[in-house]
Amino acid sequence: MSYKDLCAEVVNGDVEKVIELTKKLIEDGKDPLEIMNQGLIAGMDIVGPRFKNGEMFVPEVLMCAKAMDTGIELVKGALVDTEIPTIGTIIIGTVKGDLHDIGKNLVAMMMESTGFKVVNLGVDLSEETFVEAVKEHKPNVLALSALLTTTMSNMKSVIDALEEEGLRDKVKVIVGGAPISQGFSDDIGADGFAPDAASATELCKDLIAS
Ligand code: B12
Repeated sequence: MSYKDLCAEVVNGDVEKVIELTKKLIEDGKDPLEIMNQGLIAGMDIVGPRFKNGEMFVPEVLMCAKAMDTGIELVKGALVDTEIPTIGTIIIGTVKGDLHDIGKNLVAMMMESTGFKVVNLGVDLSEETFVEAVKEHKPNVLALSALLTTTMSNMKSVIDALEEEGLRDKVKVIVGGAPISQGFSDDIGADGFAPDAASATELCKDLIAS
């Protein structure tokens, strides 16, 4: 039994097996951070590119993310006082008037699984809510989702509100959702666009590194 087996069960999306193997590794006295990085997150690192290449589909990816999340919850218990290292903080939410959250949650889970701290604010969020959250959490990246052509323009309102509050240069803003394109992102002055969850995490890593 090894980290590889755990990683494989995350890729299989087998929640029960992930629970069993994670518990076993904890009982064997393995380092919780290693279990997380070399087993659980390593699994999602395989899932992300497969999803991007069309080899895996949304329901499967959601199962993998759930399996990984369940394992991480167990590991967190074992970590006790150890701080879980993060590669950056992301705030994510769906803009005002829009209730779609399946894709946004997928992006959030994928980001969390690659080591970001993610604050998932929910759906139908006003500009003020985003501004307050940026003030409170000081994220590296603010990720906005919209699935309706009628709500896409609210992304620009969020960027305008950040500018008015003098926060625009303190946070990178990325946008996504089915009707969003690179052109739209450029037009509203966002820092980036990604068409899917795997590219969104890559984009955040690049923006933080730049
Ligand atoms: C499921 C769904 C719903 C569900 C939402 C449930 C939920 N909890 O999310 C319900 C039934 C509630 C719903 C309601 C409505 N819907 Co609807 N819905 C859909 C549907 C079928 C699937 C969306 C989805 O989840 N896709 C799967 C996910 C994984 O994909 P995704 O969201 O695109 O996300 C991926 C990427 O876009 C990207 N991404 C997403 N967010 C972000 C954010 C960032 C920062 C980044 C980088 C990337 C990123 O990564 C994700 C993962 O790869 C779409 C059709 C479609 N094929 O898109 C219509 C659709 C979006 N809905 C539509 C409409 C019209 C509505 C309603 C107005 C219907 C009505 N008359 O009541 C209402 C609006 C409610 C509201 N105010 O929001 C239209 C929009 C048309 C338009 N151009 O504006 C669509 C396109 C259907 C259609 N063809 O007409 N809907």
